[in-house]
Amino acid sequence: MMRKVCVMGLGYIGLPTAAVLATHGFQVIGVDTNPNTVDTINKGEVHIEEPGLRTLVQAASKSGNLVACGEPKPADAFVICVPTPLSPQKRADLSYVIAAAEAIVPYLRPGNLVILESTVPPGTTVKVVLPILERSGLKAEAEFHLAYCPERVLPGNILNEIIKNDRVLGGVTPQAAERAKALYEPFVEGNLYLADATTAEVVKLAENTFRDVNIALANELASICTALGVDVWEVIELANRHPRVNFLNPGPGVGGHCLSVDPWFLVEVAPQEARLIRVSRETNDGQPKKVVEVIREMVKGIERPKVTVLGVAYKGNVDDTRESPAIALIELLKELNYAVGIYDPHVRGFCYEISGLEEAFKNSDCAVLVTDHDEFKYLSPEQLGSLMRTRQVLDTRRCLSLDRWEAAGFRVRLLGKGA
Ligand code: SAJ
Repeated sequence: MMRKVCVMGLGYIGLPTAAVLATHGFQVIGVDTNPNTVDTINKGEVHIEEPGLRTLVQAASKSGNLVACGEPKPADAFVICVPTPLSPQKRADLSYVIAAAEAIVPYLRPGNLVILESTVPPGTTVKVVLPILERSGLKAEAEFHLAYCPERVLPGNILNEIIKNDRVLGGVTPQAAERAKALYEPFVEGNLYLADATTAEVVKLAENTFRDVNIALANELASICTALGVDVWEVIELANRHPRVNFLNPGPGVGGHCLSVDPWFLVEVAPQEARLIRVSRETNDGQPKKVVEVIREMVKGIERPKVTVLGVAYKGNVDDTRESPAIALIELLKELNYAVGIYDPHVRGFCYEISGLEEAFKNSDCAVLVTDHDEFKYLSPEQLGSLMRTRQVLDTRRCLSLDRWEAAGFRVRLLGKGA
C-alpha cells in the first residue's frame, strides 16, 4: 500500500499534483528548495495563478495531508516535478532533475517507487536518474522501482486535466510501470497506458512537437497570406471545414515552458533527423520579428513612436511569462528606440515595467494585442483612443472585435491579413 508520497518541486506541475494526491487520501510531503514557496503553501496560500488551485491547496493543507518542506522525508513514493530549462546552446539543463534525484538518495528504502514527471531528453531516466538513485546502495528492479510518467496538463485547465486526461506510465521495468499505476489510479479518471521509460519520454516530446510544428505551419501560412493580400484566418476557417484538415492558429509566436523548449530535446538527441522540427522552432521564434515589421509599417513617419503592448503572458488567462513572445517583441521595439507601454492584468513580476491600462495607452501611436486575455475583448476603444496620439491597433490573435475599433476611428490591422 502506498500512503506517503514526496513530491519534489512545487511549481506549475508539482503543486497541483501534490494537492490532488493529498485530497485523494495520500499523505504528501511537498518539497521545494525555495523557502518562500514552502511558507506560502503551509499557510494554505499559492504562489501561482491557476483556476481552483488555491481552494484545493487550502483543503489539502487544512486536512493535514499536505505539508511543504525544504527537504524530503522517508516515503513510499517520490515524484520529481522540477523544471528542465533550455540552455543557451538549446540543450536540456538537467541540473534540477539531478539535484532532486540526489536529494532522494539518502531517503530511498527497499520497495520505494521513484517517478520522474519532468520533461527530459530520451534516455534521461535510465542513463541519468537511475545511476544516481543506485548510489543509495539499492539496485533498481530488485530493490526499488523507477518510472517516467509525463504530465499532460494544460495550464489554465490543470485541475481538470490532471484528473481526466489519459496518461502514459513508462516503467524502467514492467513492474515499475505497474507500481506507477497504483499511484495514479486513485485520482486519474482517464486511461493509464503502460510502456517502457524511454518510449514514454519520446511520447511526451512528440506531443508538444506535434503542436509546435502545426503552429509553425499556421504561422508560415499567415506570412504567405499577408504577401498575397488575403486573410489567413478566413483561409483557416474554410480549410478546417475539410473533414481531415485541422489547422491551429497563427500568432505572435510560441511561448511557455513546453512547446518552445521540448522540441529542442528531440533535436538534441537526433540533430541529423530532426530537420522539420528545428525549422518549425525557428519559424515560431521568428514571429515576434514579423509582428514588429508590421508595427514599423504602421508607425512609419511618426517621430519616436510609442507602442502599447497588450499582454505579456505567453497565452491568454494565465500569469506565466516564461518564454513569452512578448519578451522578444518588446526587446525588438526597444532596439528601434520606440517608447513602450505595457499592460497585463494577470502578470505581476516581469522583466519590463508593467503599468496601468491608461498609462500604457497615454500618447501611444499603436496598440498591439499580444496575449488573448478575455479582459481585452471588453476594452473600450473610444476611451482608450482618446488617450492615444495616433489611433492604431494591431491584433496578433484575432481576439478583438476590430469593427468596433474601426468605428471608434482606429486604423486596424490583423496579423496574417494582407493590408
Ligand atoms: N499557440 C498558438 N497557436 C495555437 C495554439 C497555441 O500560437 O493554435 C501558442 C500559445 O499562444 C502559447 C503556445 O502556443 O504561446 C503554447 O500554448 P498551448 O496552449 O498550446 O500549450 P501549453 O504550452 O500551455 O501546454 C502544452 C500542452 N501540450 C499539448 O497540447 C500537446 C499541454 O497538454 C502540456 O501538458 C504542456 O504543454 C506541457 O507541460 O508540456
